[in-house]
Amino acid sequence: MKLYYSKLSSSMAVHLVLEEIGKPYEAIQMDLDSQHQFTPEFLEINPKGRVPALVLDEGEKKVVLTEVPAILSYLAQINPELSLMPTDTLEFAKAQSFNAYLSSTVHVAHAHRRRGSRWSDCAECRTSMAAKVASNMSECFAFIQAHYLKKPWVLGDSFSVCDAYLFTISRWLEGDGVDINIFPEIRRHADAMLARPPIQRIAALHC
Ligand SMILES: N[C@@H](CCC(=O)N[C@@H](CS)C(=O)NCC(=O)O)C(=O)O
Repeated sequence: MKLYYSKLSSSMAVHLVLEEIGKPYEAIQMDLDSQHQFTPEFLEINPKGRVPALVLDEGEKKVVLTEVPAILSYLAQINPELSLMPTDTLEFAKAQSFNAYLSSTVHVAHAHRRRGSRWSDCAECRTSMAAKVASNMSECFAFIQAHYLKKPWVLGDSFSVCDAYLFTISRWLEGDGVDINIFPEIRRHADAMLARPPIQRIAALHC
């Protein structure tokens, strides 16, 4: 398996889970500021020009998975002994609800700070959108703390891929102008993650 990732991006969630799984994988670092994601070689792997992209070992046929929630569910399902996602249908759907919220709402709210050109060609509008990021991210994390995050892990007693994803996105708060300490449960969760050796190894690579 080969993971294309960039430092501190959403791809860190996949990197954390691969390290937690503990089976061999290759991690290829991309520099998004240097536009590595738009090279012809990478666009052949992921025509979206985004990370993460996970290239699977499927014999001669190259299979590439993209989109964090899909990759996380796949990794959990091919390693059932680790119980990284619930097997109960309803509990699985609740875990997907959390991952989808991070991907489609929180990640998109954060992207308005540096990727505003996706939504507007007007410089003033982009500045105005960037100025809303701190309050939008605060709103999202207040919601997560109140409605999603159980204890000690996102889904309750069991560590899951959702924890890797939450930890990844919570690392964006400081850059987005939000003090994580105003969310004591999110802070506690981040500290619990950093007590896990596989998480420490990958977090050190994503500074
Ligand atoms: N919905 C995608 C989002 C992927 C994405 O936007 N990745 C960012 C890094 S966090 C990226 O590759 N950005 C490069 C660019 O916008 O040029 C997912 O969940 O995987």
